[in-house]
Amino acid sequence: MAEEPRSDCLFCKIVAGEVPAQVVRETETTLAFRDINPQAPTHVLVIPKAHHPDGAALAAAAPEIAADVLRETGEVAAQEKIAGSGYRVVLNTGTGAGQTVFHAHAHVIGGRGLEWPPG
Ligand code: DGP
Repeated sequence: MAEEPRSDCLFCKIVAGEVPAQVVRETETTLAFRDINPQAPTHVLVIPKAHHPDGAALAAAAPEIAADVLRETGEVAAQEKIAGSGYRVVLNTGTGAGQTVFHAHAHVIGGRGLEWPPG
């Protein structure tokens, strides 16, 4: 079940317009905006507007919105013209994996060569 917006959640504040962000796409259920600390020429975050702590929790509680987020990563890649050259979609899950904001978000990263495995 979707949780209520959290007053202590940075991305809930971006959804509410209380914290500014460079929005590149918006749908009824999702928001896509540029990462404040880009790791590549294109680095966009796609989030559900509703608060869920991470991607797995989102998929379990609201699979249709998880699908919206995933679909939007592709739309962002097309809009940013990185779909042809290849791009990466990342869901850091848990502090050990580098998750720092506990509102589900998919990183869309591209515009340069990407190594595998990631660091
Ligand atoms: P993660 O480490 O996977 O939880 O990713 C969180 C990302 O959020 C990180 O790449 C930096 C980004 N970020 C943190 N604060 C802000 C902010 O205030 N605005 C924007 N646009 N991005 C932010």
